[in-house]
Amino acid sequence: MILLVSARTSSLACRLAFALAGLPGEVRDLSLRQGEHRTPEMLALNPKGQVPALILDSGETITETPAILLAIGEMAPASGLIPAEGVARWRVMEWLSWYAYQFPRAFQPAFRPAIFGPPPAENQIREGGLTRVGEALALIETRLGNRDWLVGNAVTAADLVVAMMTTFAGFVGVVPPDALMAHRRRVFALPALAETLQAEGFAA
Ligand SMILES: N[C@@H](CCC(=O)N[C@@H](CS)C(=O)NCC(=O)O)C(=O)O
Repeated sequence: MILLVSARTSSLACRLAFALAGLPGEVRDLSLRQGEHRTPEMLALNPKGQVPALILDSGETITETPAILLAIGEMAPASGLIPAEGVARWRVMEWLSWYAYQFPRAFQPAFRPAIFGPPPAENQIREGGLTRVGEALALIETRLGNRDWLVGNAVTAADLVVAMMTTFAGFVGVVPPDALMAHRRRVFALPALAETLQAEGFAA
């Protein structure tokens, strides 16, 4: 199995999940700047030309963060990343779906407004994205309350996408609330993540 990633991009949550799951396989870190994700070999594996992508031993490729996290969690049930059943499972899926909704409407316009409109509109597009980033963080803070983890009593895939959103917020200059910084520290302190976080360039 191969997980295609690129450091400090939206492949972070899948990379963290892969490390927590302890699955056998390779994590291949591609340079987007150098176009390593769009070589003929990579496009043959993943015609979307994006990371993250999970190449299964069967040769099939799974893309899209929620689907990859589901696959990783189900391949490593003991990790608890995707709860086996019931409300906890549905709640984690709710968070993953919500992330997939917020990424293009809040974070992408804040990062790369030029994708969404011509130069005169860029500032307005960025501002709109930043506002929605702030709103998303506020909602997470409310839902987290004073609990350590978003669903149940241990880390799940929901915490990984949220820690990634907190990280992205910092990248675009939005200061996350203290509770979310503490939540991210809790995720990043998980011993199984030390090597991955170093590879991603996050200080220990
Ligand atoms: N919907 C995808 C989005 C993936 C995505 O936007 N990946 C970006 C990295 S942040 C990428 O690979 N960009 C390179 C490109 O599109 O050329 C997911 O949630 O996994």
